[in-house]
Amino acid sequence: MPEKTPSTDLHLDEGGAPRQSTKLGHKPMTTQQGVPISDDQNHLKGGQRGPMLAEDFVFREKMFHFDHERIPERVVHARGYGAHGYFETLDTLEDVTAADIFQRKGEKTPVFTRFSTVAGNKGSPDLARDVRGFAVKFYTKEGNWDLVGNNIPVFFIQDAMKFPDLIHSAKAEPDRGFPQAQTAHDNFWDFISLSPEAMHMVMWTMSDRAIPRSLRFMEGFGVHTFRFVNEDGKSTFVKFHWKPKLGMQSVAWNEAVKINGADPDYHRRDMWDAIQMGDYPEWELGVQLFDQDFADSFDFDVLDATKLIPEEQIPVRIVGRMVLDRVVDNFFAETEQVAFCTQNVVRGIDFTNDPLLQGRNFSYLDTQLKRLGGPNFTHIPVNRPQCPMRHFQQDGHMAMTNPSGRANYEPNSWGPEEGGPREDHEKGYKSYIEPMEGKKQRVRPESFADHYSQARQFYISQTAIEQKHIADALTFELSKVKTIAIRERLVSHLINIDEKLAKKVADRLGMKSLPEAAKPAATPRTDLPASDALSILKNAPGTFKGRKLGVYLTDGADADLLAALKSEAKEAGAQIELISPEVGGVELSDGSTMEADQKIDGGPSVLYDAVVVLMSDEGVKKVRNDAPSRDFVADAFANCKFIGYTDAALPLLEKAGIADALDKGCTALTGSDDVSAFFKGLGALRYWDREMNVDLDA
Ligand code: HDE
Repeated sequence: MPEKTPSTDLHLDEGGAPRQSTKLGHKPMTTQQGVPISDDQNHLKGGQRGPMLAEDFVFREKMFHFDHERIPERVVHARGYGAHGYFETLDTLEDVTAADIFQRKGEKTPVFTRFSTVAGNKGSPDLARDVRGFAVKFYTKEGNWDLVGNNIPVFFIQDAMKFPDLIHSAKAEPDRGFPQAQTAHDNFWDFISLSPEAMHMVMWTMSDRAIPRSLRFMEGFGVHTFRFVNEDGKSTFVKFHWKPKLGMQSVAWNEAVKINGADPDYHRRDMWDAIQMGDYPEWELGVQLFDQDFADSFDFDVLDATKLIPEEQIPVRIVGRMVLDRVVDNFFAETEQVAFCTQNVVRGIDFTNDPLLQGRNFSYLDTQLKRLGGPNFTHIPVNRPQCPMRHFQQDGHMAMTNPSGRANYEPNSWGPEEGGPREDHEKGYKSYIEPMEGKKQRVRPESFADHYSQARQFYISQTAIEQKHIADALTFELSKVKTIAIRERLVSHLINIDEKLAKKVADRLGMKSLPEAAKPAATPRTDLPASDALSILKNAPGTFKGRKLGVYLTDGADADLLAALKSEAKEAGAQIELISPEVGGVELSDGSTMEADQKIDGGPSVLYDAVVVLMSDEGVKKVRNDAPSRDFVADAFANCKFIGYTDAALPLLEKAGIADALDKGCTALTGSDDVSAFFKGLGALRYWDREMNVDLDA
């Protein structure tokens, strides 16, 4: 809805500069030193048109501060969006972990969560084909626990040593400075095609998981195997899962490309809107728990981050839920300055020797030092634990909370007041006592050698439509690769995953024949069963809750139908956005006026989960030749969306070339019964049966 502008006491001074004052009750503006400012429009000059005087501390301070507003963006995951909320413990785990957060059912722990893309810079668009970061800081009573995960349960590489190379290859190529936020270029696929360990992850990033519809509709994973350690020092392995309450949903690639132009902030706007409307995003936290015996008998090494444990083998046990219910007060102070570190664990949670996790434990602390400018970033409110902190660490840049008192060392012989804190032998963090022996060596364990079996398992677990999208994505990406040898090398790996997939991609790249299969380090297995949990569509939520309907209105649109749509949407827990030829709105059939949320150019159908074209005979005449209006319906159709329309809108559907192709995903709306039938179907989210008819490559 349009925001109203309050009145102002603005007046122009003799030189025409806009001046406001404290007359209406605003507080006085001051310098950083607290000195009230009398003029924020003009710098101090020698004479009316004279030079600036160096003594102008008001100007100099303002400009000095502005000049230093930027801090280094994150080297990966630069683009992100954070929100506050809470974690509620639903099931206690005191038998397996001493972690305080899992001891009391119903207890709430504050959290701060930041979602991100990986490859693009801070200003890159939200719908890049990319992994999404899913980082949660739990402010527990026994210290901060950071679960710094992704929306994909495996990773590209097995050893942290390769991370800089992976990221260099994915980011803009260094000589030309592009492409931005895309893996569709030679360097990325060159590196990937030379790194067979990446094949499982590549199946995920080429799937629709890499283009989520909303941050609210995606899963999250801790990726690595971690350890829970109980009060007796017994360890249980654990993998963490976040399950979105509203189910999973992704967009189509064709849409992603257009959304990036229409609304590059699509994901962050969606998160902001949902929280502001009280429709709080929610996830359940689940754990897969297993012991050493399972680890020893499992098909793959549980320390290898390119592998997952299918949920069919170890079910996910739900132990809590996270609700995000508060947007930040200030984006920079919180979302930008939040510092996640994988090494932030609490008593009862420990690392394993996953070589990726071990490397991360170094990198995160190191990167914060550079990004936040010193060792005191834990003093920034968003990073500060919400439990007592007592130590002898002191000084450094921007020290805010230096310890007080005489003693800044220990052991000391001062009493409890002056002597400061002491070790806590009972409640202090203790690492799991893991036996260790072996030769010092740089080596990749043989148990990490299978690179294709789980890639294949992921692929065969998908529905036909999802498999098609993977082939489409691979074809798209490799078509942007100019070097033929790189394309061929990648296809040579696909053969080891699924020959039909390899053939399809090769055909669509115009390859005359299939290259030879890449030589595997370990023979790929073909006996791993499909895992339904890996598919988005097999787990469709069956609800339109939290989704958005776009209704394109013209003058004369049926007021009763609009009212019926609004009431059904409310009942379904969905949002409606009204689009019209002019943002001022339309006059409905009953003579009332209705303001629009979007002008048609700014509200293309790619932004909505389903659309309705609610037009009158007169109204449609004005828009049927208009390109954005035609695209509105043509795109909705091409992207398999459910479409509701009034008969009067048919001339527009005709002009868009879809009037003759209307199918079961398209509903004529004549009265409120049709509207409820239309809404009943929306839970399927897309009419996928259409895809084979609208895609020439299918
Ligand atoms: Fe990260 N990663 N990463 N990463 N990562 C960073 O830390 C790193 C990896 C993840 O919203 C950096 O504060 C290495 C896996 C998220 O602030 C940096 C390796 C997973 C975020 C870093 C990995 C992640 C980061 C950059 C290979 C999923 C954003 C800025 C060993 C489990 C956190 C920063 C936020 C950020 C290093 C691989 C998740 C450079 C060396 C695997 C969600 O420290």
